[in-house]
Amino acid sequence: MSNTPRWSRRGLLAGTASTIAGATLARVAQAQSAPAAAQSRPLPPYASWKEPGQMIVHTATTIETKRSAFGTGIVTPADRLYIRNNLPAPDASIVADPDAWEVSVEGVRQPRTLTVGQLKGLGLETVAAVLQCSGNGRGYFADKPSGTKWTVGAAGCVIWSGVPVRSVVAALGGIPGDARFMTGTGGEALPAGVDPKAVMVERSVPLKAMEDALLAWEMNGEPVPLAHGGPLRLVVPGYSGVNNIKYVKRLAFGATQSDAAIQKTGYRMSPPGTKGDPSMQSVWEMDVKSWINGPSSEDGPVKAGMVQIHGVAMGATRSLRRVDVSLDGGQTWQEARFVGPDLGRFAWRQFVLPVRLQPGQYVLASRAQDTQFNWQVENTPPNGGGYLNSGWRSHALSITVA
Ligand SMILES: Nc1nc2c(c(=O)[nH]1)N[C@H]1C(S)=C(S)[C@@H](COP(=O)(O)O)O[C@H]1N2
Ligand SMILES: [Mo]
Repeated sequence: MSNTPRWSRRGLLAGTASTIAGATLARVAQAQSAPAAAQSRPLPPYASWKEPGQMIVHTATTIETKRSAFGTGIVTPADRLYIRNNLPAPDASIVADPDAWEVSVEGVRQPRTLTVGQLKGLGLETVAAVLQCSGNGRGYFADKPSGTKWTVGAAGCVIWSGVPVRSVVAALGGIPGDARFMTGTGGEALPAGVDPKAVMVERSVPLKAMEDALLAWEMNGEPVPLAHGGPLRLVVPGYSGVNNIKYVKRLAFGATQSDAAIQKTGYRMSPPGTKGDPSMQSVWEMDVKSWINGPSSEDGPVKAGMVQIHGVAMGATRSLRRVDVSLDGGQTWQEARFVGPDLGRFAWRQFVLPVRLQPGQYVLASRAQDTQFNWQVENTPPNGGGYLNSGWRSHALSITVA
């Protein structure tokens, strides 16, 4: 199995370099650079501030972080964080006066509309949390489910600041009755002429998720950028990307889940090749997962000698206990060391294993274990939407050492 990303021009070239002579090589390089260049689209205007060299632009609404761009710090810089929009991003005018943005809170004893300015008076909390698209890793499913072929880069570790949802609920008299779900609605303008329920971004999560949820106006110490849901975002730590509603305009508590398509049939764990329906598990909590980010031989072989094999590991909703690293595709394992501070159970941790490598081929794999002794799975069974892939085997990184 090859882990060379499709968009890697040098990866393509490396495979052929040893078999052809220098003169031919130049022509091959030229021929091969054309499709590779086509893969690398320009950043769309609303995301033009991202670092172009660190991103893979699949489309204007699906932009992935390169595997080599996570670095070894913990927090993913905003200008390298992935983007996934189900609808076109709203107009930038909505972030011109962030404090004026309004969210209506329903299903509480005193329902009302609050501005971000007012929310700022109700409470303050900061949480480090992994934001990961439900489809991250979809590109590694062997049955090739449709959808963006994300590899590892539809994820990041982000620091959010805002008001705890439970503080807002308390300020509005609490939740009466038998609410079981918390529903967030995105503030996008919906395209005309289509059933709003078919396109709106509205997700429900179990009420217990409220305990850790924030209405966030700050990301990594700055106002949440439009591309990431500013002026106000619902952050549900431990839950996959889609449940973290951007430009949230409504937060409702009730006995039933949203009847929007994205909740009813979308993001369900359906059998391979089929669509979801409400009887199937909704894509909510993420799983324990890890992957190796370096060293990579994408830009040429890794130099033989001492190397620091590093990557990221997440417990999703639980803290991590350990991470093991394999150099031989999972035949043998060694325990890695966590690097840097623990930013809490929703954050990811960087890990490292120092090793001396002789020239050759290596398949670098990692597997994490949470404090409940749950190991990251070897293979995630395929599902219709290609969701929640956390299998360590398919996430392995092949490298050449010379
Ligand atoms: N309002 C709104 N919220 C949204 C989305 C969207 O299209 N609209 N996309 C969801 C999905 S599928 C993901 S993976 C994350 C992506 O967050 P990011 O673009 O900040 O990385 O936002 C989620 N929240
Ligand atoms: Mo997503």
